[in-house]
Amino acid sequence: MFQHKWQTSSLDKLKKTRKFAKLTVYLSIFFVFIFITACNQNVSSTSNSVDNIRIGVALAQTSNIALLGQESVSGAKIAEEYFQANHSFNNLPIKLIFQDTGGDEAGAINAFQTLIATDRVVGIIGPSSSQQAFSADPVADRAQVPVIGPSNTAKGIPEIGKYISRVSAPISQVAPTAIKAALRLNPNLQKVAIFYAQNDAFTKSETEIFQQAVKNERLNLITTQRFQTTDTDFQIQATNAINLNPDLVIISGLAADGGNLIRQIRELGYKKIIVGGNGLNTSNIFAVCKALCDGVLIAQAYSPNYDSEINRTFRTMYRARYLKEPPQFSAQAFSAVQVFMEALQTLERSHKVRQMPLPELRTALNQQILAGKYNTPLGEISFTSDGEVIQKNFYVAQIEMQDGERGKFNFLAE
Ligand code: 1QQ
Repeated sequence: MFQHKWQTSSLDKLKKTRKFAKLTVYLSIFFVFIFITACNQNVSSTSNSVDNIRIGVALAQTSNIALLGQESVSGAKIAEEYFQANHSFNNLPIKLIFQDTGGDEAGAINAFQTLIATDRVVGIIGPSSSQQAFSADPVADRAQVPVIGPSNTAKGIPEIGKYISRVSAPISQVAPTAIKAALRLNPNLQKVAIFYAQNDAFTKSETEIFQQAVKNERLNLITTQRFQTTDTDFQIQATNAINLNPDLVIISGLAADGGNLIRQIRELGYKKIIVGGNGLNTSNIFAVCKALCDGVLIAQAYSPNYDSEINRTFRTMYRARYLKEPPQFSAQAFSAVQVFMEALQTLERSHKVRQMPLPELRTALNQQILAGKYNTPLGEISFTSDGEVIQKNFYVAQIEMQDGERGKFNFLAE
């Protein structure tokens, strides 16, 4: 009995021990599995490679800058559609991630930070304005993320850092062509009135270029009138200038203020030539100055008539979607996407891009961007080692209003 009891209890013990051993084995397998999985995750998070290649697009979709920023968004969307349909790009799936920057520096910095840290993009197209770029670009540069400026034309943008380049030609190369066009329309013009917004990095940069070009052409700068991009009433500045009887008015502002200034100068009776800067370079000003936009000259870094296969395709796609000619801001944003796409493709030929650790990929991509030549709707472009765009063709267009609402940009013969 006793023995039997012992036997049963030792048998129980044995069973229990076996159970325990089994459980230990199961648990060990389980923990080893967890450990391996965790290690794997660790490996991929330390190597930081990305399965999905994402390019950030940080542009002004809202605020006063959106009058220009939306045109860039349209161009980037056409590019996305074009490259997704193009079979030679199928081997490397690439997605664009859009972030609205709004119109100020804080919005641009926020959008950049989200794209860099959360979306883990390989590079960024943006922001819309130079004013924003001087704040947001250093954030990307410090994070070693390549940025291509699609519409930043002020002096000093590529010099922000090694990771900053632009496809938007500097205003120093674009603006003077509009003054030459004004001189062709009126070779006798002498007296020039300059207007500029003093609260924006781009408008301040552009007016310096215009003022230098006026000097170079030996014209007479009779007055310089200042305003803010937020102003809507220009009676004082317009009257001051008109009283001096200028032959040419040159405006460096943004779209809403610039459009209002044109309207008020015309309403006060000024009948001679007006040159608008890049901030007025959108058909969105038609809603502001209406029929009074007629005749304004604006220099262009893009022409819809530029004869190349990529531009014909871009123009056809744009016209099918928006029922008008593609504007410069759209062509520049398309070109920025194209530069990223082609640079990534070239890189893929020598590396397996998706297996590269993200920091390494961003750096290699930046080097590849600067090394390449691109046949874009803007023409053939490349970059200096600093990231400044090298572009050949510039144009001047003159606004022709059909009625109070509808108008177009006519490209002038050189
Ligand atoms: C700049 C520009 C503006 C017109 C873009 C919105 O050229 O800020 O550089």
